[in-house]
Amino acid sequence: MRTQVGIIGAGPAGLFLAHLLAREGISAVILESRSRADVEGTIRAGVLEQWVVDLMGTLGIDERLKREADFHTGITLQWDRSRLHLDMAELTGGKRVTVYPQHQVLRDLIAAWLARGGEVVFEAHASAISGIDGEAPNVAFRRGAGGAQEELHCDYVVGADGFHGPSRQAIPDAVRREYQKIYPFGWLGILTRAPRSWHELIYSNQADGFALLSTRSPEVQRLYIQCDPHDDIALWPDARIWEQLHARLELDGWTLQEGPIFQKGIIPLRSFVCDPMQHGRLFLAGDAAHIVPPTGAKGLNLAVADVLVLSRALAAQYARNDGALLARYSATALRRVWKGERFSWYMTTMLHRNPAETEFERRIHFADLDFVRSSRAAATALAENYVGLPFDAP
Ligand code: FAS
Ligand code: PHB
Repeated sequence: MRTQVGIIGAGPAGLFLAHLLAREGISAVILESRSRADVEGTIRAGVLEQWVVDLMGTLGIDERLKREADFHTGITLQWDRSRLHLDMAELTGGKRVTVYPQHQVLRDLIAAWLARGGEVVFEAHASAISGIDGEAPNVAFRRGAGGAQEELHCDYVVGADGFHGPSRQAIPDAVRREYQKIYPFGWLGILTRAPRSWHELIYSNQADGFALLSTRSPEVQRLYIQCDPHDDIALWPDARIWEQLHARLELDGWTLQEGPIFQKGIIPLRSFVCDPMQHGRLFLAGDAAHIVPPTGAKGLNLAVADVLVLSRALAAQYARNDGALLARYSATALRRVWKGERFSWYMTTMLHRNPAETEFERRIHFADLDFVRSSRAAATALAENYVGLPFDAP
């Protein structure tokens, strides 16, 4: 197989990149190890930054989003048994909080990619990337379990293969620097068939710990509680989950609506950055290069930001043989990545009950929250980060 840009991974990074390259007349092939059904069943992120919603419109793939997404003016922060509505739209000149689940985004991207004749090889596991120091890299892959080894020959390889994919390891240890913070808590997430209990997301830091109330539709709700990252989900029967959700979200005069839980799981929380995000003709994008704790709803949005920068750089290379943006891709992408890392760390630290924290540190977190309540500058800073920072000039 031969194409201009070989993409490993059909997650948000790989799929948005394919569409952005097609817009520039650049050919791409996506290799994806899972089936289309698995990819489209990926229960993960829930919030899109305003510019990502606008980008889906520009790419002509926002019809269903416009019909089915939830558009909120802000979020609710809760602590000390009181709630604060943060009016993001008012603070950021009209930018909104769009709740449209990642698996729906992927469904729309895949449908549009296939409809335009785009190629994605599902159940194709990329096993090796070679030639990235030369001008003719290629990706070795196998289709299905027993498929023969094949090669995808390309001009450039993009590792959009997530945190556990092979591409990051293709950057030599001698040049690759990794930065990591592991949090002493994880998130237990559920999907439940229940009506909405609140009109927007609630991020709550109460004595028993953090809870997040989000949504998927008027009939399906998405909720999370902080838990021991090494906990066994079998030790969390529905009753125990609801007990903790009530304890961490309830207020006088307000009741959380329960319902049957049909999906539950525990995810660990970490912050991670790989620098550089490129080596020779290999470029990393999204979770392959960086991970954030989901408290700031940045993971998916940072992945799309990477590929917006990368697509512009590849377009300059192909259209004008100008490699300057490509040479600076990693530095440009990492400037936004580190701001996303900071915001995600800030929201996670401020809103979780760290078992190792001192009482002094806990009061600092409440002072942080009170600062957001009492200072328009602090509220605006949080809002700007949440709905999506403007892009730095290239
Ligand atoms: P992805 O991991 O989405 O996609 C990588 C793709 O590459 C996958 O489809 C994988 O199958 C494929 N792949 C891997 N190895 C391969 C190989 N060798 N060959 C071929 N294909 C290969 N973010 C939020 O903002 N909010 C959240 O609530 C949230 N919850 C999350 C929950 C979980 C369990 C996880 C793991 C992540 C969560 N995230 C959340 C972060 C998530 O949304 C990511 O940021 C987002 O999926 C990043 O997109 P990609 O970089 O495309 O990586
Ligand atoms: C979600 O709806 O899954 C969601 C929303 C906001 C977050 C994290 C997850 O910060």
